[in-house]
Amino acid sequence: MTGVHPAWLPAEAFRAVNSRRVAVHGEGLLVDTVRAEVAAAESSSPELVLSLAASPGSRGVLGDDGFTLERADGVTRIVAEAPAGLLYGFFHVVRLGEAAFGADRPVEVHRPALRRRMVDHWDNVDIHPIMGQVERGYAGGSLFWERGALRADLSRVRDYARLLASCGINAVAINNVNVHRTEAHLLTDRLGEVAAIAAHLRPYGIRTHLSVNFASPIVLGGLATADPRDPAARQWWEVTTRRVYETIPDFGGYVVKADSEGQSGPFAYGRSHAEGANMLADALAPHGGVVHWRAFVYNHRQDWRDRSTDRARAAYDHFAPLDGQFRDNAILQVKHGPMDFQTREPVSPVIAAMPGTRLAVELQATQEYTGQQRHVCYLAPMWSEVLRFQPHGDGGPAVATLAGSGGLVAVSNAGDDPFWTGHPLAQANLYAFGRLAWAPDADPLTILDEWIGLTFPDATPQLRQALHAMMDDSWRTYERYTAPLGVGFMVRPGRHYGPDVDGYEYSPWGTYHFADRDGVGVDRTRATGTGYTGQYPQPWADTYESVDTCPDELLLFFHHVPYGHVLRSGSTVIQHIYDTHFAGADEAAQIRDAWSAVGHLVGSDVDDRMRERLDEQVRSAAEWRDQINTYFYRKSGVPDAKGRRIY
Ligand code: GCV
Repeated sequence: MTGVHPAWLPAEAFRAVNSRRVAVHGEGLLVDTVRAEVAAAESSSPELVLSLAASPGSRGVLGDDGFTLERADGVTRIVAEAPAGLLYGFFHVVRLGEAAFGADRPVEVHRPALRRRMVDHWDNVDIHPIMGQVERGYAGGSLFWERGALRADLSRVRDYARLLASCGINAVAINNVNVHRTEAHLLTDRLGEVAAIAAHLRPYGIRTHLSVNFASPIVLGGLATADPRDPAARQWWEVTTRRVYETIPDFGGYVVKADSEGQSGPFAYGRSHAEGANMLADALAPHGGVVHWRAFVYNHRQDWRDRSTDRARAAYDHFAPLDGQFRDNAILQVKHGPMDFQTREPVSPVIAAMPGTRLAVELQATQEYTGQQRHVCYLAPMWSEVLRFQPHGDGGPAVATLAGSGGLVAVSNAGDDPFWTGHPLAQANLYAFGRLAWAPDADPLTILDEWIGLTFPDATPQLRQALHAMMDDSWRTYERYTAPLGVGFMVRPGRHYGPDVDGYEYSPWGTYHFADRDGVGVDRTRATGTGYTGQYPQPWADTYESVDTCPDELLLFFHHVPYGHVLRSGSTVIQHIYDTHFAGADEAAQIRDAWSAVGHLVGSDVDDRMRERLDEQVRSAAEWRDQINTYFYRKSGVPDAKGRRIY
């Protein structure tokens, strides 16, 4: 592991456990992993006992992943009903450190809120001419493939699995949802590579999933059609899937992006997405697998002159009518917002519209639209808002509950970079994702504190404080200097980094802000706009419909308003734009200052990487500030009330 930063599990993080006498009771692969982790000889007078309950066959309250923790008579005990629970219990003790060995503790029950906690890689085998090897990857190449082949040394995959398991992640989709020609073969003649990766993930309780091309029966099977009603196509999936399970008995299932951004799908045959998904679900069902079918389906060849088409509406329009038609092992995977992982979006209305369908909610840890792992942007506060949101209003189920049967998914932000995630602080997003998927009500700042403690076990109070000062509010800082009030995009087309206010304005992608000399924003009301607000149940349908009740931070997502419109905060829209952009760029500079006071407290490799990233963030934030402010000043002609410099 030379040259690779150990992320949040350096040897020092295990000090408290490693200095104790330990006993591990139970059998099986994951129990052996725990044994290897504690690296201690079995002791007859242990201070830490990790045991599988006497009859692991009968899973009771704890289920597959849960465990109990108790401390009495000088002994800390973890008990689980299944091996994965023991592993999660072990990492819980690591997180607690010395606190696990202090005062007595009555029995605590720990169980994950979401059953599947999954990371989706957008890794390609080959280097894609435009996207590189990892689509929207900002952390180097793939952890799995190198120069067109499976890596000869997969030991880093095992270390990765360990990191993931330590924060509760139990599923990984290893390849890009845009399944190109080479990658399609992972399903058949290159399946051995999938099996080899699975072998490195398995000891940490992680199941391997594969993104597959809907047209595989044609592309790989030589059939004339991939029509879900065609018996030969259906049989091809059955036979192929059986072979997958013969090779990888604990294979998790498929991930599918169909009829989206050029990927093939059931529309080609006039079939619904339920029919498409069910064909794959039927092939997987006898083996206990699931298909994650993505709801990210929209027209990416829109005409900007056409004001009746609204990309935000697309997922609901396609999928809500299909509720109840999906098989039990077909999970509809919905992006958390209706557009595409913008810094601020409302929660997708699809999540409330599918009571008869298993749902998974997809988040984006890779920072495609949030600074590409060059900017500090701790995303857990945003994710926490999403997970706690109640689509049916107060007292109704939260998003995390509605996704309970399907799971929570994050697009991965890790690669072969020595710091795993490009920006060393972006690791916190991966860690926080796992922790929120386990406990969606957990406080994001407490999770951050946990991550700091594990990553920098010897952190001084000064370092800890500086990291909080830099990260706690960094998502809102990023929001302040980029696209205002939920309007989204305004990024450079294709690359999605840096400002280009009109970059997408006349493009076919359906992402417009409609700024003119009088005002800005998208009218998505039922009264005068695209009708998107009507996709929400009450109270949100009305809350979003009215400019008087729409939350400020989403105003321009739902409404086109004049620059002089007074926000609920009391500021006008134009003044808000100026104020937040000056403030956001200043805050970026403060983030850099906070680091320069503590950088010497960590290794010089981390410090060097941090300084390079922070310089870029400060530069980029100033560029955003100046382009956005200048653009709106020139459009509106309204001067800044505080007389600051606008170009
Ligand atoms: C993998 C956005 C990204 C694409 C990504 C797509 C998706 O459009 O820019 O790179 O494709 O989302 O989620 O499928």
